[in-house]
Amino acid sequence: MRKTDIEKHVRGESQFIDDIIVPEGTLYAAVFDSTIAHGKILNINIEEVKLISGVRAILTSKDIPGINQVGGIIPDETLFAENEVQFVGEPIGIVVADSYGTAIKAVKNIKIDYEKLPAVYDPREAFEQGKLIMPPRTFSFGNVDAAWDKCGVIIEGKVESGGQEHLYLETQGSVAIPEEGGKIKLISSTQSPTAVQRTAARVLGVEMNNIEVDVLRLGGAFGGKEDQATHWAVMAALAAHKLSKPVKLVLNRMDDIRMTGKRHPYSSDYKIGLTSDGKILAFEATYFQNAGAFADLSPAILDRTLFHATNSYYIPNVKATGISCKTNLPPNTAFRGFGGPQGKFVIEAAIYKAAEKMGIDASEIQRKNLFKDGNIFYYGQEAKNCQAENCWNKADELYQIEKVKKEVEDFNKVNSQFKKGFAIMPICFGISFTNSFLNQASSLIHVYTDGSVGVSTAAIEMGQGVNEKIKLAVSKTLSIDPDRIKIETTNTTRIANTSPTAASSGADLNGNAAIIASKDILDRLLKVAAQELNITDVAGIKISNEHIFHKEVKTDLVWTDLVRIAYQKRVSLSSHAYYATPEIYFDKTTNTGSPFAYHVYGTGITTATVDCLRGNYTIDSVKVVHDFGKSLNPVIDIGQVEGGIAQGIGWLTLEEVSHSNEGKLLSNSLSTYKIPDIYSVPKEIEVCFLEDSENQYGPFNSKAIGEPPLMYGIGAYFAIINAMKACRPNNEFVISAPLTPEKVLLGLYSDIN
Ligand code: LUZ
Ligand code: MOS
Repeated sequence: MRKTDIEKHVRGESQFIDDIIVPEGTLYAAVFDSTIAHGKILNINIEEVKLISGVRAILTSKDIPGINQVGGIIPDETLFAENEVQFVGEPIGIVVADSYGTAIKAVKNIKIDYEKLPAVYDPREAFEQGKLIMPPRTFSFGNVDAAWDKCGVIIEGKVESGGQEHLYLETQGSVAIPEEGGKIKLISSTQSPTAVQRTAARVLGVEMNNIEVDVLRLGGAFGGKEDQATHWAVMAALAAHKLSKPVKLVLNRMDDIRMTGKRHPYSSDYKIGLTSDGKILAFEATYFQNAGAFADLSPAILDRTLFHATNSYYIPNVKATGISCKTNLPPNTAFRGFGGPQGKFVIEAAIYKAAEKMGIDASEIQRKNLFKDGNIFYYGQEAKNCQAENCWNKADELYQIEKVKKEVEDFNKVNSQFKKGFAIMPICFGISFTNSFLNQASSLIHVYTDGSVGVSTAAIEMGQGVNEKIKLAVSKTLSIDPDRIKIETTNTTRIANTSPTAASSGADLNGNAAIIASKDILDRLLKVAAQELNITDVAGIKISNEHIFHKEVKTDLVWTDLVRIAYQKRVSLSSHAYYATPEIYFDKTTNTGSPFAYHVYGTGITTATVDCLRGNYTIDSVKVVHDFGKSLNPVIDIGQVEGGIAQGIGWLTLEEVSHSNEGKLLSNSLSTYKIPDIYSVPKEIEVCFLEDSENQYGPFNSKAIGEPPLMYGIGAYFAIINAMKACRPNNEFVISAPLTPEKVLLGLYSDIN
């Protein structure tokens, strides 16, 4: 199994923030935060704490030399609260001390007096009170109002989906090292080095070239470090700047879970209209997004919900409205899928309810309405190389939907305590940042005189294997051994103005940039080879497995010699290249355009068994046909599908973020927040690669993989609901994720008082 970091991980040699050997004299910071959900800060009592031996400084908003502002999309978020706090866990300041133990002890002794103000946690309530992050947004296509009259079946309903804790293995953290002339080097566990750099510069009141951000790897992120790694790095930078000492700030798990945002819970209304034979004519939805106290990435996440409102289906009349509601919870943030899963869950719920009313299986409606080449997505983009039907048909051929259905029915005929259900989940996920300008990347490649290669890009390795993919892309382009290639840290002085490694686009954007840089060097080397071999026809020369060939004939020249000769001939062995996704655009005034380079498709079939006595369930199997394009590395890609499925199932079934009436997080550790374990992942996962998928936008025809497979997890929800239906055919089930065993039990016996 090839993956750059595997050996180091297995040996425990991989370094994370907490493993870095810090310089002598490093100080440690701990954060103190609001204990109430909304109120005025009357007084922060720090005098006593200052006297604790080992405490070096207590920093609050008053100590910020630049601007106390960390908001990315909307400038509405302070680094440290000033007069008002808006959620439990909102940072108010930091204690900097000689040791982490002292810092934590000091934090516990800080007393803050508040005047409490009313708080709101529910997005619909916030909406009613006019508490919005931004004005509502509506995407529309065709004319839903004119379409309802033509529908034989119309269903309206409500759908709830819950939050989700990222639970990256490595908590948030950073080390800030002051350097000569006021410069600060920040080692950060971030998906977005430039966001850290830009924000640190703003808060410190310095120019961006005074801040260097360096990232080796992250112990997971899942979106939780796209925007919310910034705060902790900036706090460390502030302390380093103030005290002229290196400062380390790593959150412990409880602080991390309490202070950081999660996947956005949504509460949504839908109305779906179909012909009596199951063609969807119209779909209307309103999504109330629980944004938490500040905007963070909520506007972009809401956009992606709207983009994915129709999932894999062509619907001629659509109106979707997104409302980002401001509540007194930690600002919710990016999480694998970025609002897409929340959107897809609503249309799947609508289809489920329509099928229930029509007395047919949801799969009949799903199949009939799948997207086809030439169909227009409701935001104006035309589908090209659409694989929705191909994935479905291949899944049907391999896994035999009718047979699965029959097996489930046969099982249910002879069992009463246990019931089975199955559901199909087609996915269609747009690849590109929906903010078009972010779709850019660059790469800096050096070939050293011994033939070894160093590659820098903007990509962040967070366990997803992007470094291995970039290494493969460079190795294939130069036709040299991947072991000669080292992927360097992501560093803002080598690669500037980085987009976050997010939107599943890290390997596409940075891989393409690395290919362009490699080709540039290759072109120069081939010219040198032609000179060296006394051949005028450069086009006839190529490198294959480190040997130089002319017209398919092996010459005596090899890679290492060629590199040395090029150096002696004073030919540059370095290249910096830039890539921007071509053709994409989106008009935010009309909400139409062609925002995605391409879409990723797939079909997943899930079966589940419910214990109708206890409400427990098992996911028996998830079998998918997934459109990988031409996979650069099948092992990594299958890993991403398996992980996505487990994480998706977790979101929809087990993981329940709960708060007290006072806005305090109750599910604040793994004893109260249940993530999928070895018993709750599917007993069987089968992943089949869709063949013959082309993708000119991905390195070597590959497709993005990070986020799309998470949405197969939605199938688990409806497989469980179908099993419940088999047990209680007359019960109507509310669609409210997560579908925990408790909710299953209550749903099964809701008619019994
Ligand atoms: N981040 C972002 C994302 O800024 N824009 C996006 O469209 C996106 N999509 C998925 C995940 N992160
Ligand atoms: Mo993401 S949700 O691609 O950081």
